Amino acid sequence: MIRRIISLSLLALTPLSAQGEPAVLYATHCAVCHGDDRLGSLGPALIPESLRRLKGEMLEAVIAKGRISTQMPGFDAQISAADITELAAYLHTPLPEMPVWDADRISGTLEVNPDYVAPDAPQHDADPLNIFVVVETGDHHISVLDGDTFDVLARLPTPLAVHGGPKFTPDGRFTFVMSRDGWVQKIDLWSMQEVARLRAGVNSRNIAMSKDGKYLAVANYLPHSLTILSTADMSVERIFDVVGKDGESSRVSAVYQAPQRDSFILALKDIPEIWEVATDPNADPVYEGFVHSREKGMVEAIASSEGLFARRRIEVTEPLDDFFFTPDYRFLIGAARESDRGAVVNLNVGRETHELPLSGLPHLGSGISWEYQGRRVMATPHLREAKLSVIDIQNWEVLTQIDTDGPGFFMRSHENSPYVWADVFFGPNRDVMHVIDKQTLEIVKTLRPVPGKTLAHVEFDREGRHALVSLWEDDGAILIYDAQTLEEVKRLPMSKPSGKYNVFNKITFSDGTSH
Ligand code: DHE
Repeated sequence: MIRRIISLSLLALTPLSAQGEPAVLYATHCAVCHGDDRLGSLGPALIPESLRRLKGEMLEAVIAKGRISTQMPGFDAQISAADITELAAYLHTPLPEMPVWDADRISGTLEVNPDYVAPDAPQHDADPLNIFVVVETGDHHISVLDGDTFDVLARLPTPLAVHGGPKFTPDGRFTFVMSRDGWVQKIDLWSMQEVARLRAGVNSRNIAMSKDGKYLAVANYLPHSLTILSTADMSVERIFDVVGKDGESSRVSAVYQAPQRDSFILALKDIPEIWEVATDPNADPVYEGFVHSREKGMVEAIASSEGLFARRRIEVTEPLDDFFFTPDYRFLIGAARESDRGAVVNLNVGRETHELPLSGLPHLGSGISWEYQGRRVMATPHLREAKLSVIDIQNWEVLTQIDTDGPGFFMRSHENSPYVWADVFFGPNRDVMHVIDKQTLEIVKTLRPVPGKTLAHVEFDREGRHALVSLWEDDGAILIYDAQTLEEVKRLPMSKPSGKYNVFNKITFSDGTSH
């Protein structure tokens, strides 16, 4: 309400003749919440990188009518329809130059919670490792659930538009969540309090925790960088400007922890390289080039870096993103968006070794793996085709494809469950969830608990006894199923619960869950 009053008063001060210019419209109505530079303030950044998902008339509708569950009011009483169209087009134009987002600027955004007091022990009776963090994107909160009783232990506000999974310190005590506007929030699950937040990027993709829990990496689209923070005090440890061997800079699609390798692996959107950044202080030197040494009359290998944050480039034939890793983290499968193929990269030798025919936009990041008839397989949904691909990860052959009721987004299982759960996220059947037998690869049950409402994303408790499913609506819910009988046992109202994450499954890198 306060913001609405401010923008109305600014409008009153603005000469009517000037109101038609989109930049002036922006300054008049939007800057107070979204920043003079469009990089966000109380409201999100209004730049093409952040508005990718509000295409065409969708953005105009938000300007005209506002956004439910947010403080964004509708402006159709103040701005004409033609001016709204111009304003929306203006917001979709790139910024004239890449914003500087260096260590000083990032550190300057730090907000420490003055009420936070670090406790000596958990301040609740739940099993601290069988806790779920539920991200509710409907009204920008997380709920913390006891994984045995399913009581809601706490509900905390988050930055706007949280994306990707929260990441946990190895002891499960602290969790970090990230918003698409680059805000990273640290939460103490012992006291259920926010500790601090800071803006590590302008437009960010996801975060990854180092093996020892000391560092958190933030993958950024804007600027083209990887920010590495200390998890202790959120200070900036290192910023990598992401520039390829040929001098071209790149967005970072995602960053992943590779625990067995003690490193971060980076998927790069715009250049044919994968980066590996060591999180081991004693990492071996990384050789990235050779020079002819006149004095010694020989070719010498040049170590570009060694130790903590040593950076290695792996060259690939075309940019790859959305990685699935084999459980030993020796191989990854990446999706080549231009050519409908999956590329298998051996991370030890640093090159592509196999190709997979994967059409229909495989969502490899949601892939999971299990033992099937004596061999290890992985399965992935496809965002544009109604199928799941099952791939043998010994010989890299597509074993089979399971037809589904529509394209899916997420899959889950658990070591103690005989089933894989796979949602249908797009199309008329987005209200169903398939349950698939891991040994026959047959769909054994299709759940449709609330016809017409989107059902998505599953996570098991630490023992694999219950599966939690999201009713992905603003007035949604978490549906808790007995993982053996497949019967619903409890329902908790939630505001668009986009994902839920079990501390134990995450910190142990359970095969059935995302990492
Ligand atoms: Fe996500 C995870 C990329 C759109 C909800 N998504 C991820 C991850 C990546 C990714 C790289 C892994 C991050 C991690 O957890 O560390 N997502 C992308 C895209 O490229 C894509 C297709 C386009 C985009 O706009 O970025 C995309 N994602 C979406 C959505 O539209 C979803 C459904 C709604 C939303 O909130 O934006 C969505 N993505 C999620 C969720 C996860 C996720 C809930 C965490 C899954 C998990 O279980 O770990």
